[in-house]
Amino acid sequence: EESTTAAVGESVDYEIIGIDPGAGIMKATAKAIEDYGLEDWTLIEGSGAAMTAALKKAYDKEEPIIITGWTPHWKFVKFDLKYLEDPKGVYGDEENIHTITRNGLVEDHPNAVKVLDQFHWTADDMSTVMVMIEEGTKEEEAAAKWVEENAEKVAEWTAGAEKVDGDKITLAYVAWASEIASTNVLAKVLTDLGYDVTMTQLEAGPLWAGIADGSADASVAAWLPVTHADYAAEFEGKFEDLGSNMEGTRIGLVVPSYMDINSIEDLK
Ligand code: PBE
Repeated sequence: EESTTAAVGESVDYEIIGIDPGAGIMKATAKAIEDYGLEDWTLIEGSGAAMTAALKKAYDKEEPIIITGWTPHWKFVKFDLKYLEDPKGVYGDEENIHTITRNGLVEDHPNAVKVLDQFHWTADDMSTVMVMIEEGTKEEEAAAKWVEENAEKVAEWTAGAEKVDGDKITLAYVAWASEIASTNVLAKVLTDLGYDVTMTQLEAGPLWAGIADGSADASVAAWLPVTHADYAAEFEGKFEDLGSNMEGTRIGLVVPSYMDINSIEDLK
């Protein structure tokens, strides 16, 4: 047993391939390293794109790799992957993605807030957009295609919202595949309604700070209650939570199914 475990650690140089340091999953993983006694392990900082590049490289050669992973994400469509069990519950249960706005946005841009408030889709919807982008379709084109093919759903989001004439609105997001997809779709819908939309790509901390100080108008990238709990607490009262736009997301440690481990405890 012990030798198998040591073999897993050695096979990946005791490295967990992480993403951008501001991501909630990075904080959760630092806690997992502590709670599971994995002091021999290192969490590597990088980005969502660097993580998927490393995953692709390992997967093609059927080599071992451990990543910080989340659902929905195209990697689960393209690769055969599994979450490591988390008996201590460090990564929380299923959660939701919330739409947040700066305080006062509803007074300034009520029609945009109507759409943001009514925006709601499924993990499958988001995956469709993510996979198109991963397969080479430009982000805006993938979003436009999804909007065109899902007119009924989009009509529910825009119901009761009046057209505007070039009002400016900024949507803040982080370069996570999931949020690239959702933000581009929302930007397309708001653009079609007459808004002049700016998509502002930020790290997670500056995103929350930007919503709180009013320099950004809205974001559809708030994972709650666990992943972004620290940010939500830090900026409490300084943003509006419009509720969830998707249910049933998940974060954790993820490995290719061909790896012979099943639990985070197997890393000890
Ligand atoms: N993620 C994707 C983010 C939220 C969305 C899981 C990488 C995070 O960990 O903060």
